[in-house]
Amino acid sequence: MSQETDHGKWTVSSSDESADDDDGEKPSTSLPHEAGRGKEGEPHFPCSEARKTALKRKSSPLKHQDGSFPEELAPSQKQKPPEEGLGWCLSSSDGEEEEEVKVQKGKEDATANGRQTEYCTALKEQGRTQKPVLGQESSEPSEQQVQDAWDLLSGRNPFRFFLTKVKGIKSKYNLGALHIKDILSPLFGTLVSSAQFNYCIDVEWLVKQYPKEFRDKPLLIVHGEKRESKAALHEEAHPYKNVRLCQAKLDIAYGTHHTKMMLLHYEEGLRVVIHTSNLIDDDWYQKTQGIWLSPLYPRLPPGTAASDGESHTMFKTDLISYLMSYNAPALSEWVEIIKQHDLSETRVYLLGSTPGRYQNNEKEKWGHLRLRKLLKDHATQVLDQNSWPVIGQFSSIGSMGADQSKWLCSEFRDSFASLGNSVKSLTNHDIPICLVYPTVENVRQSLEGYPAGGSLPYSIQTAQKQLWLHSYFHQWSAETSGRSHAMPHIKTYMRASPDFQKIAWFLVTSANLSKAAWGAFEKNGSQLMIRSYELGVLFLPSEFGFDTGYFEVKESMFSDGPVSSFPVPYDLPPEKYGNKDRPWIWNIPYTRAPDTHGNMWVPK
Ligand code: K8D
Repeated sequence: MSQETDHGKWTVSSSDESADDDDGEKPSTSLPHEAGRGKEGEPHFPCSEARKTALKRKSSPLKHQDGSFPEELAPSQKQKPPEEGLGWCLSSSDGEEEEEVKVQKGKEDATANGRQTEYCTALKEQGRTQKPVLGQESSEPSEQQVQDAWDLLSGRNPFRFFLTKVKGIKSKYNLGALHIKDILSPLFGTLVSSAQFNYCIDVEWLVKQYPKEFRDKPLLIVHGEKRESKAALHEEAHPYKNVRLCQAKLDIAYGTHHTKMMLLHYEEGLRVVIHTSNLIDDDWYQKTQGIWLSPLYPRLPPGTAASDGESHTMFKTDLISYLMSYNAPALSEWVEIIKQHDLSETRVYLLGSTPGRYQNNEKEKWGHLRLRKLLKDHATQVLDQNSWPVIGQFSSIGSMGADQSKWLCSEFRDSFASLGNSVKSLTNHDIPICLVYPTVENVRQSLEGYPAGGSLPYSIQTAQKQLWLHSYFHQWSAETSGRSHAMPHIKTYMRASPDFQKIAWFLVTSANLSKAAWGAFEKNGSQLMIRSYELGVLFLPSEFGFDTGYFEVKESMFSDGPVSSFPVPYDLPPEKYGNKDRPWIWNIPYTRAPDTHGNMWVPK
């Protein structure tokens, strides 16, 4: 490979072949808990080598030689972590003017926790139930908060699609954004028990994200750690008697448990949250992450059939089927809870991946063939659809083979380019593909600086084998949502019109651009092999009352615009990489220019 850096051409031996099929590298199998003892910059939770490098570089930064910052960049201040116990949604100082955090000028982060605008969703939704959740709280939310919450999650947001709050940007760009503490706030419901599905989990941090009164409620953590890192996770969880762990089986090599979902069982009902953030502080701090919040699902009357409470999108059946695929007793308990609830208001389709080799009637249950089926059955043809590009946006990339014909422009495009039951799929080869992934410059100029690259684990070993792929690449840009400098860990896919004003569908998911996540054909296409667990939700126009076959794209995440237009979380049209642009690759050095903290990136 010839990725040019400040060190000239950076090449590696081809000895690292192990992770060939996965996105990025593997979770480390060292014992972070023990290895971390007494040592700065070592995480106390299992995570990837890329993330370890980022944590190490943050605790022992390598200052850029000239010690100055380039004109356009200035160091951002060290921002204080949220104080324990101070819920983002429970402050008494709400209603105050939100303060702008001027990172560019290096000012102290003035957005104290308690001053975040609050989105007190559940309150209005609980109109259906008799018991006001808020009665138990010491600080009642203001009418304005309730109104904001109502606006946010009801009439004004039919899609229920959110981004995470970002520290250090103008507060207007955090309107309608959520922190994990918002999601877990009592304003969303009175928690009885919960389940957290995720990849990278800091148990101590996670428990602190729950309001004090819910911290000892039963919490099930569903993860994919094995051996030493599983032992480390158990050690982490040991002090919390209410925390149970469930190891997702991963029988196929190089598979990982990427699914990010919360099941929140309340006195008032049930809520499902499908998102893209790991359960670690870094992922909820200065990144662009996606969240879909279900409505508050009411409990069905006792004695109703388990098949009741289904939505037009078959969400209940599909969620149960996804959970059953783990074959885990702890999840059967959650299936029982789901069966007791009415999920009929759900407007999205569930789209998951679960490890296995699928044939015949199982082939279309998961991965890209599931997407293909949904788009054939429930999306409609649009005029000139062959000129409508497929756009993929992700934070890691697996190995796609020696050229585009191997996977990207064959099975991947055939699935993502499906629209209605046409015979036109013969002409899929015209359909443009745009891939959005941050450049080195995007990362360097980001709020986090180079350490943001710890969650963009595209490796040199993978990249050097697929230089052809990079010609599809477009920069990360999110000016209209004020998030150009909040690096994406969100993954989205959509089909846009040639002028990018319309989209035929939109998907937010944990699935990166990899065969491990989406599946790859085996046995001449008679079998789909999937290595990892992934989960996302698909938005189709027909479910939101459009018979045109498309959504209008919202002009910006914050424009008032028609409520019916879709809030795409980055700038359209995507901008191609310039001649000098390179995709961010985590395991090579960048020393020529300092990042926003004045530092360089030297992994290892
Ligand atoms: C991460 C190392 C990874 C694959 C997926 C993810 C994710 C991460 C790494 N390969 O959670 O999306 O560290 O975020």
